[in-house]
Amino acid sequence: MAGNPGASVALIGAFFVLVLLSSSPVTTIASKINVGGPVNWTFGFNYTDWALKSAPFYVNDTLVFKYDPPNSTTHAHSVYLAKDLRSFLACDMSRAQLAGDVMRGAGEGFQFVLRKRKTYFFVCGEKAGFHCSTGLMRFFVRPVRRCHV
Ligand SMILES: *[C@@H]1O[C@H](CO)[C@@H](O)[C@H](O)[C@H]1NC(C)=O
Ligand SMILES: *[C@@H]1O[C@H](CO)[C@@H](O)[C@H](O)[C@H]1NC(C)=O
Ligand SMILES: *[C@@H]1O[C@H](CO)[C@@H](O)[C@H](O)[C@H]1NC(C)=O
Ligand SMILES: *[C@@H]1O[C@H](CO)[C@@H](O)[C@H](O)[C@H]1NC(C)=O
Ligand SMILES: [Cu+2]
Repeated sequence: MAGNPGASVALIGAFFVLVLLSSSPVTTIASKINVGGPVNWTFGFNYTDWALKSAPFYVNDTLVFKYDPPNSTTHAHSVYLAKDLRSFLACDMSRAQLAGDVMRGAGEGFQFVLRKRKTYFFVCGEKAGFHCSTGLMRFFVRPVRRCHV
């Protein structure tokens, strides 16, 4: 490499092109995805299946959870992040972290940006895990980095 300045210049050039490609304009391509599609965030819909069919998800995509606030006729839903795969599979709410409470799903819905390249375990926290287990209100996503073509 040291004996070939042309190659070094080309490498440095390529580096700057990559830096340019990965800077701010990328964020504008991020999508907003309605969780569950037309059915929204509700009891008894298979969200694992939905997540499989909706993949891939990208870093900075926004997940939108729409659910009615509870009243005498509608059931409450919420959005929690399970701590790990084990508590996700067990629908163990004791270690889950609240992301969107029962009121947040109204109107435009509760919006959650997938900021990191890590696995997010989403569960509904209502009825001590009953919505998560029997209600199938759980799924996980692992956003990937968008490729620059
Ligand atoms: C995600 O968005 C943040 C803030 O807008 C930005 O700094 C970051 O580069 C973006 N990441 C990707 C992979 O687009
Ligand atoms: C999903 O949410 C949208 C917007 O809040 C609403 O118009 C639509 O009726 C909801 N779908 C169902 C099945 O409740
Ligand atoms: C939900 O969908 C997943 C993936 O398609 C499937 O493996 C699972 O059996 C389904 N669960 C139910 C209760 O239908
Ligand atoms: C409960 O909420 C639903 C959805 O927001 C609404 O359609 C319904 O009219 C409400 N019922 C009562 C009794 O407030
Ligand atoms: Cu629920």
